[in-house]
Amino acid sequence: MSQDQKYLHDLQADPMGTAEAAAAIIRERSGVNHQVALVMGSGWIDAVSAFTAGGAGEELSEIPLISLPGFPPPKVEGHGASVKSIRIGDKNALVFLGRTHIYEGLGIAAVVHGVRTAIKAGAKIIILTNACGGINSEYTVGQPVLIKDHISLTGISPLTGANFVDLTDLYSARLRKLVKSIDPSLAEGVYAHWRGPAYETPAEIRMMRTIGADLVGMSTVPEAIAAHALGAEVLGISLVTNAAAGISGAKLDHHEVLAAGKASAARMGPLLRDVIGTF
Ligand code: 8IG
Repeated sequence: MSQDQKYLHDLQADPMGTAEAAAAIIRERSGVNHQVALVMGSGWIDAVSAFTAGGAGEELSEIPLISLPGFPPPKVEGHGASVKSIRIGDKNALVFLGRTHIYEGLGIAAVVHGVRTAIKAGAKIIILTNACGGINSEYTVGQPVLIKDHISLTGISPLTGANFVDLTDLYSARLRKLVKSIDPSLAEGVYAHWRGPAYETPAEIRMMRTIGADLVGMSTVPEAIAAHALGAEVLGISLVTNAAAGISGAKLDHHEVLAAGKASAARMGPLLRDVIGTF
């Protein structure tokens, strides 16, 4: 069995045991318990520097994900994702610099392994960030939007068995209220989850608008469900980095999308830092 197949085999055979094994290494390397975890989506990485800027926090450890059980090898040699433990105020935050998506084809257990590991490492609050397309025409590029609910269009759940989890308060109303006490200007929206990797057609976006979606992206939803099923509270924040297909007439280009995210990330760092301070 190749290295690539082995980690997936381990993960699929025992997802929670693999998460516990990864969490044990994180606890040992960081020397702390974590109260909160963040998954940094594309374009959000630059926000992380705000957590430690000006002595606001301290980086305790950085572990390459490849060295933890159940995480995939880096897609580009030397550019693997990592997980940092950062002390922010009086909290220890576990910060994932990267995530796995359904469209990568590694299976749903790999997609939610990070949040399961975070919860095993102590996190009771999971903050999921992403970059996404804006369907609601009131949104502008660069705008952060709190996820208030989702529509899963993938038909894929991270849960198996007769596990009938209630999702009526999946995106915690309590946490959204806390965030809006810091920034009352923040909008809230419904996030549609699209498998990708191709973006939607204009007709698919019209359908999503009709069924009540404001945002569309290829992440977050499986992680939110997995975290909620394990009893963690979930906060989801989307950064609108492009108008969804057919909304503005412009074509969608991944590099333009990333550039738009980068420009806004600086603003997101202090918001996340202040939010963690209120938990
Ligand atoms: I960034 O327009 C980003 N991610 N599905 N559609 C989908 N995912 C996205 C989009 C988008 N923009």
